[in-house]
Amino acid sequence: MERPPLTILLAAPRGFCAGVDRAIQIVEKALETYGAPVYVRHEIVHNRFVVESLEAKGAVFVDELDEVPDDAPVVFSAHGVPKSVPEEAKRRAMLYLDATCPLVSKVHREAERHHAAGRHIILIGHAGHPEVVGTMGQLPPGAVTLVETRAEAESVQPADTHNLAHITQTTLSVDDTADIITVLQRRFPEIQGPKREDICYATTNRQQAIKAIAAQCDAVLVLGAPNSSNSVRLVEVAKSAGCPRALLVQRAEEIDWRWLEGVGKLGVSAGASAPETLVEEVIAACRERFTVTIEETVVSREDVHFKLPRALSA
Ligand code: 0CH
Ligand code: SF4
Repeated sequence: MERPPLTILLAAPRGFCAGVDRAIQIVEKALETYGAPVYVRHEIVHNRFVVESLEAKGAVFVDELDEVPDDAPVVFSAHGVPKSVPEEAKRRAMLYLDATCPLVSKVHREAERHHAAGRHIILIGHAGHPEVVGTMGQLPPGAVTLVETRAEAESVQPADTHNLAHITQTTLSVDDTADIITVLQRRFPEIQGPKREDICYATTNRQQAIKAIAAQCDAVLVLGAPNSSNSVRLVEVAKSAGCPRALLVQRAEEIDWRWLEGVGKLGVSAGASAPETLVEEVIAACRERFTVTIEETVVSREDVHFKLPRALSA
């Protein structure tokens, strides 16, 4: 039987960012340097495939530091940790490596700077996400108010409306966040913001790339995990940019092929924590069922690299 034609529009940039690359390398180098087991607090990045590959090399993933023996090396995930976590590790004289992305650390320092200048901080982000927990945990309780939505930006009532600053999670929707900031600026004209956006280059570029292809696609697949904020945002952006049939999948085996019936143009992207092998796997699975043509739309080139911690860089 002849295979129907399918054009795959690949969004670029997609997949791993510099912070994810660095975080994974930290775990791999720690395993080489110290030997297994190396403990990792929280999923190093939100991707099961990455986590399982590292587990196979001897990494042990835990939720909290109290699950790690005092004498074993431990890595903190790319999303960042509250100050109490490295403090506890120091108190127990543990060997720890911090894989927090430098762009998340930059937001932590911004929060500290505003706090030192006497400003109350409004953090735009999602409750319970580890990056939000880590950023709020840079400062004492009560120093930061979380705002999740435009409606909350309309209703939030800070005690001193003259001394405010806003910061954000790095992996939010660029457009939704701009809307929230507009509301805050209207209500609190003196509110201070970051010199450069807190939403990182990788989040911004991946959203721009999916926006560039969405309207031409009959369907869009985003490779990524349901707990990956930046990946879930890509699905939302694809929908709002003109492709209502957009779906998050973790691997090719999850695809219900009936969903692709009648699709001539399929957009494909991947969140910052999804390895390119997963994209290749989806393309290979499509080739088994369709006559595939690949077209890549490149909206920007990335050449960002972050150094490893000194203990591992030799
Ligand atoms: O998008 P989130 O923050 O949920 O995290 P991820 O999927 O692990 O991607 C890497 C970003 C890590 C911190 O910005
Ligand atoms: Fe860093 Fe952005 Fe990647 Fe998060 S998504 S790890 S902030 S580069």
